[in-house]
Amino acid sequence: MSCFTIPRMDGRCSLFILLLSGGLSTLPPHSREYHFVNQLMTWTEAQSYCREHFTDFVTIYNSNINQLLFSMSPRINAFAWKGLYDDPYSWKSSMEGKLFYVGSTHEFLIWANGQPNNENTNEYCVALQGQTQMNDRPCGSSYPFLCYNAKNTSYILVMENYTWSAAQSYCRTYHTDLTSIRSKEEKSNITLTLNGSGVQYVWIGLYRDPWAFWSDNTTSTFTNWWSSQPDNFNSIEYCGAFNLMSAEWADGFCGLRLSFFLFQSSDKANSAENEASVRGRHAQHRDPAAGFTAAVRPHAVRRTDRLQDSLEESPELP
Ligand SMILES: *[C@@H]1O[C@H](CO)[C@@H](O)[C@H](O)[C@H]1NC(C)=O
Ligand SMILES: *[C@@H]1O[C@H](CO)[C@@H](O)[C@H](O)[C@H]1NC(C)=O
Ligand SMILES: *[C@@H]1O[C@H](CO)[C@@H](O)[C@H](O)[C@H]1NC(C)=O
Ligand SMILES: *[C@@H]1O[C@H](CO)[C@@H](O)[C@H](O)[C@H]1NC(C)=O
Ligand SMILES: *[C@@H]1O[C@H](CO)[C@@H](O)[C@H](O)[C@H]1NC(C)=O
Ligand SMILES: [Ca+2]
Ligand SMILES: [Ca+2]
Repeated sequence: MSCFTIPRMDGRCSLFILLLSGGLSTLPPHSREYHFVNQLMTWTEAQSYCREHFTDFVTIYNSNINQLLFSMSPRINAFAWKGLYDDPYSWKSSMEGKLFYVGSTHEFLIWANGQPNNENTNEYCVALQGQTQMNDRPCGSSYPFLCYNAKNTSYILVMENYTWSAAQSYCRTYHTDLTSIRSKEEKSNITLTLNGSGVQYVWIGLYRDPWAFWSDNTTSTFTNWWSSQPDNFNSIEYCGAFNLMSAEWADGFCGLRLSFFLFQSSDKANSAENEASVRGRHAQHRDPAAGFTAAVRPHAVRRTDRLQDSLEESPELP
């Protein structure tokens, strides 16, 4: 592996890295040129900039890349955007196991007021609340649950308090799975099944993977979260930032204006290969800005003196 930095007159600094081809993994790609852009933009603005002028936001596949980005950026007490984001609408169904986007409005899927909000960064499973509306809830909470039985197409309300995973196991053992809500008809049958049960929350078969997406559609399991991050402070932090003093990660409000890291694919052959290795994912790639705009509570923004939330008050760069 060889690296060299290229100082530039235009305020950008870039680092070119050549990785040995072949090997065990198709990712990261063979060669990428990384840039630090010292201009302050919201996450979405920065994404457009990256795609327009280069290839995309950076994806950090391992600690070497994390360290590279660190070495090429200024040591200032601020954060920079990277390609990572969390999508609070990226729900998967237990029955099909595939991504099933649930937007903020749908004729038969209705979120309770202010939901999904991923409160305290641990709400990755969905319960029906008040029997008709959805709410993301901590998967470890214990609630009654709704199984679906495909043999006799029936919905079974189990009045035992189970965690989401235990409920899923139960439904898979004795019926087919935790129920989905795939149509208006299915929804009305579920409503009928719950009618009169008096339950406050009931698990259904929707769950999601946190922080699963990078802007360039590739996947990576590497993380370098700062302690107590991500914290989804005020339930509005759905974009991934990089601390320029420590190379550690935090979640931040996507509307913040920060500097950012991007990459340029070195040649067309590589980018074609990258595309081929990209996991087939969601049909519509949601603009996360839309997601978190919907999730913002008007009263939610307040100042904080908590150290871990210094991203909230990250000073504007000169
Ligand atoms: C469907 O089958 C399940 C499992 O055998 C049973 O518990 C349930 O009562 C049945 N429902 C109907 C409507 O037959
Ligand atoms: C489930 O938990 C709720 C709330 O704690 C409680 O009121 C209810 O009795 C529990 N149900 C069962 C079957 O244990
Ligand atoms: C649900 O209810 C509709 C009528 O609203 C009915 O046609 C359908 O067969 C029911 N069963 C299922 C599994 O959706
Ligand atoms: C719920 O059940 C009650 C009777 O227990 C009935 O009057 C009411 O219409 C039902 N509601 C729905 C939505 O089916
Ligand atoms: C990511 O995937 C979506 C849907 O497959 C596509 O619309 C979008 O252009 C892709 N983005 C990139 C940078 O490849
Ligand atoms: Ca919630
Ligand atoms: Ca945070």
